[in-house]
Amino acid sequence: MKHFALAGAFALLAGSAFAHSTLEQKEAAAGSTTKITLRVPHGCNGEATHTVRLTLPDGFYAAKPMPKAGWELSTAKGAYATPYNNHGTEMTEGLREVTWSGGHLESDWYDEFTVRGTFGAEIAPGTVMYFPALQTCANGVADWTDVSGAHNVANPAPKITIVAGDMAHGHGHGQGNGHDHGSDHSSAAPVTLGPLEITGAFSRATLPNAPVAGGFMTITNTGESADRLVSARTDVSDHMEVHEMAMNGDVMQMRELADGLEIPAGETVTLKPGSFHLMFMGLKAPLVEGETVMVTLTFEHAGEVSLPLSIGAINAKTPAHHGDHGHASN
Ligand SMILES: [Cu+2]
Repeated sequence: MKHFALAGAFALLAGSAFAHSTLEQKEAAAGSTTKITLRVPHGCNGEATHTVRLTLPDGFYAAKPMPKAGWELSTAKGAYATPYNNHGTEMTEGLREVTWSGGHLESDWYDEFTVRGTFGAEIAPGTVMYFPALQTCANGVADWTDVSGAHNVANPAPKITIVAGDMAHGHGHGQGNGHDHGSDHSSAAPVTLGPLEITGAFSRATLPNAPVAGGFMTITNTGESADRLVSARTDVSDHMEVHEMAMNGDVMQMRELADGLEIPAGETVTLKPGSFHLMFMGLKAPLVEGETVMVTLTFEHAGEVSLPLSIGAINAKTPAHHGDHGHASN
């Protein structure tokens, strides 16, 4: 086996990032319907995987597995710990386990196994949801079922962190410095707060030691009375301000909107570069392209909502990822 030494070296280089079966998605918004993708990077001690079983946690409702060519799909249903209100119909049970069997995934190969479902709107931001997985091979298993959350366990269960969704408040989202590493897909999802819908929220990467950054989004007021974005806050800067760009003589300047930004009834207001924007004042660390930053907005009537802003390129004019409806703030 002249390839053996090379394969061993590659395994060392690949390191721990490839050692475990994990979920591609790092975060999902409470109340959102989300695709969960289990990534299987190797077999059981070098053996090929023939079966993959994924256990779905309480709070992940109305799940549907994606079939895979070459694999037989089977599912197990069970009672939900908390009934789920699916558009007015109470669901007390649903899919709890998905098994893909009869396949053949060599240990040197890679594959993905997908389930779509809805995270309960009541799940507190910062909650970690575990999706225990078990790979079965001819003579052994690779087990990813430890849900203790402890570091350095040999078999951590794949997991995803819930972030604020509809009607959520911005307290205790548990993300230390407010940066969320990894996937920012959830940031493109519309966020609703009463009659307000917020889409396309993004910021832009900053240079080291930059003191400020902009925050942008589209806010639609579907209600019958005006509301007002009065303030915003985040963990990554000293404070935030609501700004507009306005002509001062013949110079375009930005200035703070002391009374906030009105969102008229039935209208859409877009915060975008060169126009209205949020301003991060006194950045504590650079914003990094590809990450997200959590911001809590306060509206005069609708209250508070926390949402992730996806951080685009330093000169981004629109969000890098578009929502399901394809709106961009341009
Ligand atoms: Cu500004």
